[in-house]
Amino acid sequence: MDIAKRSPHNPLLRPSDLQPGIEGMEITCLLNPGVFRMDGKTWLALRVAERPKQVEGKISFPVYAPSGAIKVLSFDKDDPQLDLSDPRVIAYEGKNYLTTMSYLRLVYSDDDIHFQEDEHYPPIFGRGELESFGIEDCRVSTTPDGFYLTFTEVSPVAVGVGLITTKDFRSFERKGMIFPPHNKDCAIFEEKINGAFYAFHRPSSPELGGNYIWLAESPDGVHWGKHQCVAVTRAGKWDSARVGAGAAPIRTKDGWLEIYHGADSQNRYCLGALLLDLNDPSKVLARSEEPIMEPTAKYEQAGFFGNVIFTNGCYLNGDTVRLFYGASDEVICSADMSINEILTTLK
Ligand code: MAN
Repeated sequence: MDIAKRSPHNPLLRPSDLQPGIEGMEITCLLNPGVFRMDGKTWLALRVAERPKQVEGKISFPVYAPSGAIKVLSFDKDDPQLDLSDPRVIAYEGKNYLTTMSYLRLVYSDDDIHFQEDEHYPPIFGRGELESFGIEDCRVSTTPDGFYLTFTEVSPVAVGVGLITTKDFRSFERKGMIFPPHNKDCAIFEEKINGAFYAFHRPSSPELGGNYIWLAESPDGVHWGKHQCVAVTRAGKWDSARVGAGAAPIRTKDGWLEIYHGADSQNRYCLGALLLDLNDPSKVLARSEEPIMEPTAKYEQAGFFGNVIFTNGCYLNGDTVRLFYGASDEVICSADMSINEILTTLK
């Protein structure tokens, strides 16, 4: 059952609403924002994906050269070695590249409808060898020690999870890769449990195992261990191919509530919920049998990569969780859900 109340103003942001951030590129997609509240405003850390204007017969895409400069690579579209069957990926001679380069861009709003940029808060670009294909899908955890940003670092050698900490979004500490490849979808809990940091993460295991949600503990938020698997994919269900955490879990009276994404073999991305023990979040108390939100709106069904709703950011207002999400890997939307209603679906 879809219990989301979508904003009537959706999509809130489209690629044409912003100017490209990399010289010579155009914005292809806006995706999967991290969310935080600062100075009474809602802020989104958007994933902006750019590439050069495409010319007939070629596919071109940006990467960072070792010097840090942007370099454009291109292939002839009729090259028999080229596989463009997935609009997100270029497969060529056994190697994968991304069709776009992503970075993070901050926008804010007073009404959660109209968003704008502030020149004092510049974009966050990938840096160094492990981010040479960009950074993606940022979660922002608001903790008593400041903001913890976790995001996907993409490069020819790996897809892993990077961490940046900041107190004000003006100066940043880059902590490097905290979960090595292949790993994504990392959400750090916003409070410690029995003195330890906790995080969800999503390693992928190609042989035994799969794309499952794991939990890890840390003494300092940077070094992680005690890994445990908390949710696997379920054959024949909406989350049969991959699952991954959304934003940091929400503390409720019944347990930690985590809104996660699940996809099936057709790459249809829906949202569901997990309820975990407050004192020991490795114990799963309940899990959605059916999605609580599915791609039903037109902008969720058709776009750069259709039939996708993907959330990794929200904030709370009483019983309401306001989710921000990427629809069809192209536009940014929001929807509200009642926490009590989610908990009722889990009973
Ligand atoms: C998948 C998708 C893309 C993403 C790459 C690299 O192909 O999630 O959106 O760019 O992985 O993370």
